[in-house]
Amino acid sequence: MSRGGGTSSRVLYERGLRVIPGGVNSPVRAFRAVGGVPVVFERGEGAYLIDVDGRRLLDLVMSWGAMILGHAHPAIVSEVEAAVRGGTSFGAPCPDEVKLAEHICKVVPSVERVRMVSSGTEAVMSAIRLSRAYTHRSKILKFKGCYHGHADSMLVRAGSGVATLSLPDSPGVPPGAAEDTLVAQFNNLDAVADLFDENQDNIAAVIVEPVAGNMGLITPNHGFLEGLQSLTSERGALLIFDEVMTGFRVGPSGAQGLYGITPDLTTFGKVIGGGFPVGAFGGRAEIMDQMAPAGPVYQAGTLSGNPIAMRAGLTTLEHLTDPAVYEALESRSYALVDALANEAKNAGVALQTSVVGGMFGFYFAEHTVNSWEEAETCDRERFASFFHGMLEAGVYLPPSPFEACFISTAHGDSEVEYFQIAAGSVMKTL
Ligand code: KE4
Repeated sequence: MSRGGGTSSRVLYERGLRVIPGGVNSPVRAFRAVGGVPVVFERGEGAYLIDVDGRRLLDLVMSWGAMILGHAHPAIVSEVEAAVRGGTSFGAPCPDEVKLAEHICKVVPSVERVRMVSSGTEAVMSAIRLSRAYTHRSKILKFKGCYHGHADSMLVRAGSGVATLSLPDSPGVPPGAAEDTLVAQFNNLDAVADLFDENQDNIAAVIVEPVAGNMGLITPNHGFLEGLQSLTSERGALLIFDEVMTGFRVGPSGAQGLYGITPDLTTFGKVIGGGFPVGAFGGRAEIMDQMAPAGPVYQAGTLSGNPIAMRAGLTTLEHLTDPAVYEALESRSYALVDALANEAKNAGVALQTSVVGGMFGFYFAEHTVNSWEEAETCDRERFASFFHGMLEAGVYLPPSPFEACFISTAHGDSEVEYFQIAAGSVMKTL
């Protein structure tokens, strides 16, 4: 019996393979990290997804964090239904884009101006261009294992040895696009200081996931984010917090509110679109007003500020204004992780876990994980076995050991119990 999706998933996946590269519209969905046939989903409701074979699975991916209110939340459904009746795109300003921008500027103190785009990648790409224009510098410093979308300058890997020139991490990325990106180890401030020393005053910005959610889940060491803020400020570079994942996921004003850091620019995505294609980037007015047409830095988008996406995003954020919502999300994340850790302990399985707000992560490893170098040595085979065991038991985890798990306000005590029973049965088989 093949692992993963059922018969109808397999049929649809095989049809997809004939017309879509790899049968998917985003690589991680292809189950390459865990093997087996991807699950094709028909619909979602609350904390669950129903696949095309009628299986109801507890969802811990939640569209990679976007669906923080759960699938098909009644308020979003009714607001979107109403908005759609008025048309779906005008290519002109609409009331909800102003309201959503006002909301973000109100709840994220570092943001005085925000520009809507249609993906996290687009938000990051634009923020990088803006930081280069604002500082008149060209180099960007990122961290190994942090993912910021697929713009050329972000698809790089560290140069070998002392060479600080990065190398393309994908065919099609020209060396010229890669060599202005520097790569340091996450949680290693000395490495950042060294790169600033080596590159003098040519670093435009440091971009970081304040909580790294694209290599499992790694929290910043005490002082790491503060150190980045000091280094960038002292050296005339901008600090970009990529909060595409953490924005409105880990707290009412994202990771910057949680850790008390004021970045110069922030990128957003996922939650702010309520499941529709939305990204955004924002920051101080004196920086953001460099963006066309207020300033000379060009960026544009046919569907930026789309009225339906804005309505879905605004409705979502309006349900996230009470800090108690995040306290409840975090306590639910801990309940899930504690259940997982207990079952692993009972089964004698080495597991590392971490929680921040409505997201959590785990590694099958004896050692603690504070960087990519430590994450990549986790037991990937064991993860794949656990993934498929949990799928068989009715729980849909991210199909890669280098992703984070996401919950929603629809995940309640019964979901924790369901998860614990599944984890208990599967851990014993590892
Ligand atoms: P999108 O272009 O996929 O909307 O956003 C790119 C992006 C930027 N920054 C961060 C911190 C992100 O996590 C992402 C996208 N996250 C992945 C999940 N690991 C999206 C899932 C996928 O690629 O299919």
